[in-house]
Amino acid sequence: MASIEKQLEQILRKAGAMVLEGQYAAVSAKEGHANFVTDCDVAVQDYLMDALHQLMPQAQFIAEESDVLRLTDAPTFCIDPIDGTLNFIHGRRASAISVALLENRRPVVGAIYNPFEDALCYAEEGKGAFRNGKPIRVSNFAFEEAVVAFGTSPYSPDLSRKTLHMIERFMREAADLRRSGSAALDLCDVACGRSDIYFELELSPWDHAAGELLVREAGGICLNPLGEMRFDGKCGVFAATPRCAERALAVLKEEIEKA
Ligand code: LIP
Repeated sequence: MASIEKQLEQILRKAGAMVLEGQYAAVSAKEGHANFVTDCDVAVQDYLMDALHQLMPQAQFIAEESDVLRLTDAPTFCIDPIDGTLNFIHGRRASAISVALLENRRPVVGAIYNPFEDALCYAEEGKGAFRNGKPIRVSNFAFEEAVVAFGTSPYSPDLSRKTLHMIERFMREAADLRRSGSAALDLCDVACGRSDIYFELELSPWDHAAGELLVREAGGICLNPLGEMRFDGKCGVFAATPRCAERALAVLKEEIEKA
């Protein structure tokens, strides 16, 4: 497949400009606790689907703000138009546009653009990971020095409760915690070496597909701590550096067993 990096970069930067202009968008509630969508999410998704269809007419789509979640072996764009929607609504300047291209049901291209930092993280399978064109690598801190990022699954109170037990354990055994509100940005932080561990017990494919590839291409480990990694439905996500992964995964699995 010829690289689509330059075309994807242009498309994501234009979508990013829409996010920056759309700060005061109308908000609607979706199903579940604290689950919102704005008219800017929908407008950005409409733009992305149109632009990506022109780039690759044969590709199918999985997108957060549409009802379709049917994954086949065919080339499929997996889109989160604004990851970190609650941050966007509150003007917290911590949201990203995330696009992955899946082939044979797994990511082969991942692109995450943070318009608030003008930062584009990009990876193609087997070709490394980059931030604004510069190579990125995961960190080499010891587990006891690790910054642990996490997501709390606000739509699932049972998972949030389990998560709070896990972060209490990490507070005691690693260095400190961070909660950004965007899985895509959390996974970029691991790939860039700014966090050492990240986990969230339930995410949708559009939250993590691009970030999963970025972490692996930056030398990290990314898996589902609850079973098989999947991109056709919700699953847990765990990402870590090679130096921290074994200890961190053991903590997660012990706490999952207890909960
Ligand atoms: C968000 C995720 C985040 C999670 C939030 C929310 P959204 O995605 O990226 O990790 O903790 O609850 O699901 O809904 O802002 O696109």
